[in-house]
Amino acid sequence: MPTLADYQHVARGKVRDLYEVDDELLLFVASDRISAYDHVLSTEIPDKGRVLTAMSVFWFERLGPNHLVAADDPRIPAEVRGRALLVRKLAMVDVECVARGYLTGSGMADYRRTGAVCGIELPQGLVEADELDPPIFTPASKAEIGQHDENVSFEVIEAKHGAELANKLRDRTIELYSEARAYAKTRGLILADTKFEFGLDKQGELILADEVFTPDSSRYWPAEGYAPGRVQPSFDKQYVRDWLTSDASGWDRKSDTPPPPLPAEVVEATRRRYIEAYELLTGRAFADWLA
Ligand code: Q0Q
Repeated sequence: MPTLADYQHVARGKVRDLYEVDDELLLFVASDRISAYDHVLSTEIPDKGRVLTAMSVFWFERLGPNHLVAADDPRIPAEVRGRALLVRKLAMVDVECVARGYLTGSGMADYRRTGAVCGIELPQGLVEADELDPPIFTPASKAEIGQHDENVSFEVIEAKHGAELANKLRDRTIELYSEARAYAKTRGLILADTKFEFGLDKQGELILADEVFTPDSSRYWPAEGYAPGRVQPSFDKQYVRDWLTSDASGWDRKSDTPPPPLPAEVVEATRRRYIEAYELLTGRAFADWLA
């Protein structure tokens, strides 16, 4: 059985890592790290990597052509089993493919400033968390670690990648998001938005890559209590956000100081929230994941 040390570490994200297994295969590893307010926290959330990996697998089993090869395989080191996926190596398309079904975050900020998001004019008078039906494709160019992705217009993607691929990216992004939003609603969850990464295989086919519909790549809100006009609570990160911005943490979000460690009760409540999201969404018991 190999160990991680046998594989070359080829990419490191804020909360995930990528290793090369051989010429054709990569190992996509989800950590238990959590980020909040643009900081990677010093406290990990036990099982977060396993829950988010199980969520990606649930969706990969349902969605169109994707990069997943295996979730349980002898080439996956025991130390990361359950939070690592064997995926096929692709020629990645350098676009953050974002679908928005609700107006929030940087989309809301762009709308307030310009009345549009990524050059898409929206009706006047929209408020925070208003639903966007149909959902909109709001691509972003990847930023360096620590910077925010920059929202760009469809025309910028067309100029960079050509009209055919740009249209495929938009159509596939909206199609996948629409299907998942409808399904999530039946499970009592609002999938407000999501970010995809795609790659091209040797035949030039567009393949869904990275993680899919996880709470790190998407915003999930509880459907119960949803009301436009205010910032909705995050299904998974609200306990962390509330503690960090409470007097109890002693942290000033506007300062350059890193957030303090999380108290055990916030860690456990957040761990349970990730598991609850997985079980709500999939109808599966997390205890059964790669048991
Ligand atoms: C690939 N990434 C993301 C990343 C840091 C992941 C390269 N199937 C693939 C994938 C995937 N997924 C990638 N490259 C070739 N084939 C994904 C942005 C960055 C850590 C983990 N980078």
